[in-house]
Amino acid sequence: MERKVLFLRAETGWKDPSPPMAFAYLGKIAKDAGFEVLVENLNAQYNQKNIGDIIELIKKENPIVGISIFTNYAVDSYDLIKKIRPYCKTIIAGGPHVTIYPEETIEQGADIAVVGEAEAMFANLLNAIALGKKLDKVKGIVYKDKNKIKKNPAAEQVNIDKLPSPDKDIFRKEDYVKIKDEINNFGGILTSRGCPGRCTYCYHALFGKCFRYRPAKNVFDEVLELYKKYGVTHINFIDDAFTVNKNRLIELCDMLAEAKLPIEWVCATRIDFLDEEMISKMKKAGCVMISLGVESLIPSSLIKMKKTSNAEWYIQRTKDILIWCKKAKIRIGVNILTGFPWNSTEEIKELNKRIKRIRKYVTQGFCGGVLQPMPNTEDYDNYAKEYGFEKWWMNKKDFFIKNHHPFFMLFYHVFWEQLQNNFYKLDKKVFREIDQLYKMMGKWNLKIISKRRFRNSFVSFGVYQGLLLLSKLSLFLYNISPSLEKSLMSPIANYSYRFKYKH
Ligand code: B12
Repeated sequence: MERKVLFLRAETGWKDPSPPMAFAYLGKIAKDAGFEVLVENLNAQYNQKNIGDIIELIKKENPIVGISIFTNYAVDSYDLIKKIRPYCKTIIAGGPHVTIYPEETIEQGADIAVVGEAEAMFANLLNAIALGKKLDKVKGIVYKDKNKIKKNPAAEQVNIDKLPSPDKDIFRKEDYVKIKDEINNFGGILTSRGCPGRCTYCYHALFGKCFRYRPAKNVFDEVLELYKKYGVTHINFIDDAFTVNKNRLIELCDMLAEAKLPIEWVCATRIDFLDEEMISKMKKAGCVMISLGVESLIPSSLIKMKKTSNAEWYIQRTKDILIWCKKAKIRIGVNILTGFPWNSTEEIKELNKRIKRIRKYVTQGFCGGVLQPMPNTEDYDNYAKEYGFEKWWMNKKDFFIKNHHPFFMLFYHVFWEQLQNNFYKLDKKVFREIDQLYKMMGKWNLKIISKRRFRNSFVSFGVYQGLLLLSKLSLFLYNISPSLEKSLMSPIANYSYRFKYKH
């Protein structure tokens, strides 16, 4: 077999503005082990390839194929596996979904499923395949051996200080970059793995329960590399909770501030790992936006989702952080999560009121969503049977819009699809209340984005009104016929992706 690897990601309808980190890390390891690396991310925002192109590529190059799978779009990945199966010798699958359901992935046509983090074992696996060796010595895999499924012992946890920098040269720039500014889509950096939180809705299986972080200097070097190599000037720290280690954060901020690079950055974090001193340091180091996982402002809900054990402190702290960020002139995004089985009309109404009170501080916008129970989370394990949504991802038809997200989901009602799924069979009134809540937040987001893109207040107001009108029209058309909405709104939606994701 050729010493070539082809990384694939199926088209999902929800486009990737940025290249997948998994391929950048594993691509580097494959290259260092002497493999040529090819990537086709069919979900990349500007990727134009179709399944025929992929089959031709596989026939020509005869590579080992590696597919990355999230739960939401597992079925799209399985479709892809079925289509390429006749042309591939070996298909490896990996990612958050495969980690929980390796056997399902094998049943769906993959030869080998990688469980958990792959960096420590990937070179061994590739070498074993390329040399035609038995797989019984390769850790962290589930595989088919003479029609039997075998499960090897777990791979070692990755020491992230020792990992080589993710290799972004493996990606075709044109898949992510059309205009100069979009090179910043290459600015994603992962500085830690895991999260100290134990929220009931969050998937923690992949990186384990122990929180690991890279030293400040190591992170700083990656920032520098992206700046020098690609001209990236906007870094997105994609950690679950970037600010957990205060000492490291301050050390990194000092390095960035001292280097005086023309670089701005954004991150996401939790309420319980942020204080005024950190915010001020972050500002001086170029931080322009923090996405806060607030999730709720209702004490009972915060406790039930295990976001905190001291809800009063948490809510007060949220308000303090918003004020500190306003003072520091750092934009704030707030995530709000609803759709829990215990949500009541009163609770969502109260949440709505409390959100209105913090609205003026939320300068980046509201995000979050309606709960989608991910396997291996408490919200899945405790309720899947009771509410009848076991293995919901296999019923794609019932849960997802195939490969086209209507225009109104772009800005106005991002969580419409999640709400329709109604996993916890919410009462009609609660459903309506949540619908209202997200539409209200959608309108604010439209206002914010229009203001950020157009300084002139007349122009921005006009753009806001226009986008709102188009969103409502899209929702109206969609309710008549999804294909009518698609044919009329697609050209505007395609253009609007760029408007939305511009940094
Ligand atoms: C950045 C990110 C995104 C970006 C993705 C950008 C991109 N181009 O990839 C955006 C914002 C688009 C996104 C969207 C969504 N995301 Co997201 N996202 C993340 C985040 C924060 C980081 C992902 C990452 O890069 N990790 C670092 C890399 C190194 O890890 P990795 O991808 O898991 O890869 C490792 C292993 O999984 C494995 N592996 C992965 N692929 C492969 C392939 C092969 C062949 C092999 C051998 C191994 C392997 O090896 C890798 C190295 O160890 C994670 C949380 C997290 N901390 O990981 C959530 C996370 C992946 N997202 C998640 C979810 C639910 C979503 C959404 C469905 C949210 C939504 N409701 O809309 C959407 C789905 C969009 C889509 N089209 O599929 C979940 C997935 C859970 C699950 N069971 O699938 C996660 C884990 C968050 C969470 N804790 O719940 N997301």
